[in-house]
Amino acid sequence: MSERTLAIIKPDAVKKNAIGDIVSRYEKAGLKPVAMKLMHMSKRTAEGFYAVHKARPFFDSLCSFMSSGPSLVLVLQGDNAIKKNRDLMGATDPAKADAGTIRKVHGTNIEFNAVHGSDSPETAAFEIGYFFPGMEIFG
Ligand code: DGI
Repeated sequence: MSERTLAIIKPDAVKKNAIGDIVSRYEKAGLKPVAMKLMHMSKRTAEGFYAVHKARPFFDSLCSFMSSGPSLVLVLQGDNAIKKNRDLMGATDPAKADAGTIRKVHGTNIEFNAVHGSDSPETAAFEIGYFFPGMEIFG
């Protein structure tokens, strides 16, 4: 079933010039970018995006990191896009991620972990709407 997911190439990966490699992995896996923008999030924007993690001890540090430099924010479309992207990403902690996954290759630690991907249809709908109005999505 064709679906959409929100992906973010986080500031650490943008800094390391990994945009090209990561977008290429999406495309080769059949995930088509149907919207994308490079954006330097404000801390408030990051806090709104990660609101579900508000009570976690790492929330402030996570939001500081996400607003530390530009990120590439994308909507990916394809069959089983949500799970497919999670599989490409690997585990949250790069040290625990499978060989060949984006986080294993480009991540540094559990916070500087290179990429974000929606984890359910509900979060995908919220996250896509958070960054993109419908007229900026070319599905
Ligand atoms: O969906 P994920 O990004 O794989 O993971 P998540 O939704 O549980 O957490 C969101 C982000 O928060 C994750 O990509 C990195 C950060 N994070 C998660 N757990 C920890 C963490 N950061 C720190 N410093 N420590 C954690 O235990």
